[in-house]
Amino acid sequence: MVSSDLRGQAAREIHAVLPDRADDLARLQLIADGGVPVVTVVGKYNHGKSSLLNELLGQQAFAVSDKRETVVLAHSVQQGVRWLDAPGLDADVGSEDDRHAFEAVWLHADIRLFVHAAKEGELDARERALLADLLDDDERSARQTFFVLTQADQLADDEELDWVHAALAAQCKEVVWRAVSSTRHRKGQEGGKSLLVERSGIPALLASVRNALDRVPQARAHEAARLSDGIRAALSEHRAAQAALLDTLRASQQRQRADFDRGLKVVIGKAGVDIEAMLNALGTDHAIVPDSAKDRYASTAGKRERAHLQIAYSRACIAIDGFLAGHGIIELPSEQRTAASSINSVMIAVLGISVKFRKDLRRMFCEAPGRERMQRDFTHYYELSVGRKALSQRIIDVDAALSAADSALDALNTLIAST
Ligand SMILES: Nc1nc2c(ncn2[C@@H]2O[C@H](COP(=O)(O)OP(=O)(O)O)[C@@H](O)[C@H]2O)c(=O)[nH]1
Ligand SMILES: [Mg+2]
Repeated sequence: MVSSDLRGQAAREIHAVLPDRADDLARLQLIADGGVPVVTVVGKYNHGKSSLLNELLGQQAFAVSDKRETVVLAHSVQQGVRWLDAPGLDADVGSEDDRHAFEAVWLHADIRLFVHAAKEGELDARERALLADLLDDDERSARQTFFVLTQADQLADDEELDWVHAALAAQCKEVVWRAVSSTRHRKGQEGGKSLLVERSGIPALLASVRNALDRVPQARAHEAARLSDGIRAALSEHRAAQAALLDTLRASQQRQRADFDRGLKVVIGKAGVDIEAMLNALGTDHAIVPDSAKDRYASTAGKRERAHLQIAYSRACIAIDGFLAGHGIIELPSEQRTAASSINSVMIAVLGISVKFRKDLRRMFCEAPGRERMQRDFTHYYELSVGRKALSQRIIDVDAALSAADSALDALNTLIAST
């Protein structure tokens, strides 16, 4: 047995993944919680909604007034049915009243009484839109709406009532309107006049509502199945999209890395070949001969060679640096930076500023361990570059979204376990 708390938690998990389905989810949760059947009225102010409910209930449960009376969702539980008196519809759209009416009709109600005062004749635009939405929803959800023409006693005679029926039928021919008069019903009951009670239309309407109430369990089962199928389909679709995205991102992460590895190897290899050729062309090693004090301002063979080596080294560095920049490796990761911004380059961090001796150049560029170290160290900084880190974070996020979709699918089973 799944508790209401667990269902609430399950609903929140699904909602986190599918915020657009909040309304369907709330309704599904309500059905799963399995409260008593709910009947609500819906319609404009002063069209006799509260009076109608009172007559159906056989007691003055709701306030009746010529002014805007019902501003919150009033309810009365009678014989295992919850009756909701919703505020009128002609409040400003988006107002608090409106939200209550909306919740009553779309979230809480199993059965809805669409109320329209007979003397008004045709429906206005807002009523027509609501009527259309209700008919659609009845069809989809198996909830039931009764269309009630109230205050029928305010029409002069049956002929006028026929005119109203005709006008309404011209607006929407699918709808069967049930004319009622709460006032007649009240008078008939108080005066013990059964004919008046009968003619009020209230007993017939009540019988239909009772009939529909008996069918609420089946209707809810149908609605729950439809809602959960819809939510499951949306979750599966979302999950599939995340899985596909994850595959794409991982593939591009691997491809980028493979391109980088290959390209860097080529650049380092070429630098090695150039340096090797240059070193091989040199004769006697002058670089290792230290300069004496008297050579301070003289151009010695040693100095010239060291300058030569440094230039070759710089050329290799520039080639590598160009490659790194092309792959988004611009500077050191922030935690590694120093105050001297000029040396915050990955190039300098890996290779150092200068090389003076042949053996150092050879070790770095012409021997396998040196080249492998360079490859490894530059790759390390590559993975720390802004673009690469953003990509791996993206992958982590999408992976999390995928897990959330999986949990939401499990949560859906928890939510509907009792429906
Ligand atoms: N003549 C007549 N007046 C009614 C009837 N039902 C309600 N009224 C009156 O219409 C006004 C509004 O009724 P109410 O039930 O409060 O309407 P609501 O705003 O839609 O809830 C009140 O003055 C009621 O007395 C009816 O069947 N016949
Ligand atoms: Mg009212």
